[in-house]
Amino acid sequence: MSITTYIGLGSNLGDSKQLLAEAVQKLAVLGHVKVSKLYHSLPMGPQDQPHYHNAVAQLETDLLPLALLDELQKIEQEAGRVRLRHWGERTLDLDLLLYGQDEIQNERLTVPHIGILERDFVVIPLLDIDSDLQIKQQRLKDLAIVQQTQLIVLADEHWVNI
Ligand code: PH2
Ligand code: MG
Ligand code: MG
Repeated sequence: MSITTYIGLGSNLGDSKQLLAEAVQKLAVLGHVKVSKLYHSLPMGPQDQPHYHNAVAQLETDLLPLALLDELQKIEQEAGRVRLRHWGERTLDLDLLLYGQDEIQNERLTVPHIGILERDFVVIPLLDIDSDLQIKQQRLKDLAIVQQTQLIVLADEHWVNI
């Protein structure tokens, strides 16, 4: 039985659009994928770093959470993942945001992802894919950050060939 999972994608080093598109194509090997629009977002954390490209992918997969995390980390490494500092610049970041309705807490993984409801670069792309999505009984479309967002749409849902 496959589970509906959501993965946050971010990059602010290298050819970010290309890196994110390749990551989505690799996710598509793991199961059926739907992707959000592609966004330009202001950095959260240190301000002396480049702007980000962000998107979210929905993945229907049979993989268990830690097996999926292994795959995500492999894709990050294949993209030549560089991470210079906490909340700082990186070539490719893949975050497991949601794994069905599960709540997961262990040394490697916290799901739903920490801060998911506070980050417009996560919430807005999630709503592209499922406009009725709820997390812990909170309807995402009712969140104040949905109105206040400073995200810029760089491309519609067709920015990657899958
Ligand atoms: N990721 C971070 C830190 N700051 N800012 C934006 N706009 N987008 C991100 O994906 C992001 C960030 C660490 O993962
Ligand atoms: Mg992240
Ligand atoms: Mg991460």
